[in-house]
Amino acid sequence: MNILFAILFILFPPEDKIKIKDAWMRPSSEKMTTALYFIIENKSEKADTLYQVDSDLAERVEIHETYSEGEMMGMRKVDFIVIEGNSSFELKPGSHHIMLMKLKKDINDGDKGEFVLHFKQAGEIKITATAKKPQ
Ligand SMILES: [Cu+2]
Repeated sequence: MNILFAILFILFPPEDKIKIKDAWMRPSSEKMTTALYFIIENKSEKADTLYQVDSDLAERVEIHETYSEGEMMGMRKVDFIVIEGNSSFELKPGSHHIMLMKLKKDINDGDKGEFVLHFKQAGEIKITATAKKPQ
């Protein structure tokens, strides 16, 4: 039976359940802060959870959400983002984002940065984001 599964696995490798699209970040300067945005597509039936992001670009990387309290807008750290099955979740300005704190170098328009996203189900996913000014 196991051999059969192994053969099936080779013939039909499992499709990527999580796809990351349109990764971009704001240009910024060394020692400052910036934000990373992308769209997470979950093609699985099951929900998945993004709980950590790693980057060599910044000393600290946090998952943030934006909230409003009366007329005040602020942002705060969250521990994770849940992406329901067969749905997508967009990190975007004024909403959830990945906060890059204490940048180790300048990020100029057009620069590329690599990130590792950690998901509970899908595991590690490497992405490349391009720096561009928000439209
Ligand atoms: Cu933030």
